[in-house]
Amino acid sequence: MSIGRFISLEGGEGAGKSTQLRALAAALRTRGLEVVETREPGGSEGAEAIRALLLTGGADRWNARAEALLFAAARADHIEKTIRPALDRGAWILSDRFLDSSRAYQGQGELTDDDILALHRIGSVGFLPDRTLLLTLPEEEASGRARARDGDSSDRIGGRASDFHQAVAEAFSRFAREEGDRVRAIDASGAAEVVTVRLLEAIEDLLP
Ligand code: T5A
Repeated sequence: MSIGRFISLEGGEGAGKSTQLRALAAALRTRGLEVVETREPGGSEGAEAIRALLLTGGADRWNARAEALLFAAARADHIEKTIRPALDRGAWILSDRFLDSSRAYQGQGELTDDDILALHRIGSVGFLPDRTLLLTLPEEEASGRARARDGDSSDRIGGRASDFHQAVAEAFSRFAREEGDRVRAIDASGAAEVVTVRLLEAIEDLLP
């Protein structure tokens, strides 16, 4: 049986995470690996129910603490019901967002990065991906891609002001600088196929 691996894809809105997750999954399957495609918030029945609570409704539906707890609860269920069982049978799990999104989005206002990591220790015993691929793209290009797809509609969190999203991007970059063994920044500009090659290079050392 091959060794299971857990890879998360991170980045701002419209960077191309979902597109790349599908392409990476296809590339790994051609190598004979079982691949599970999943996402956060969501990825299990309970976590998908929490996703609906988190991403719909008014901007003030949840305060910062309640929001962070809901993300942590969804993640705990996602790991227990989807990620762990797949890892145990030797599958590769690709997740569209994971803990670093909570650190970048929820951990820089009322709550700190340490607060988010503490919630993750309580909810998920500190479980981390084998590798995190951070898609980087200038804000204007990313929001242009998202706008071309969605028009002006966005969810409860995606619709926040551009200085919030700028701070999110800076937090992600800091994780890549400070936790480079796990978090690899990948240039997400250019054709999708070219970006997929960059992602494959960034996990080459984990492949069987
Ligand atoms: N959140 C999430 C938190 O606050 N805390 C957390 O802990 C977690 C887990 C989730 C929201 O929740 C927040 C963050 C988010 O605000 P979501 O619906 O899952 O929201 O959406 P996002 O993760 O934000 O992702 P998006 O769907 O907006 O963007 P993607 O997945 O990065 O981009 P993708 O692949 O859909 O591409 C966008 C468009 O660009 C095109 C695609 O075809 C698509 O139309 N595209 C390209 N165009 C040109 N060249 C390329 N190389 C392209 N790649 C893709």
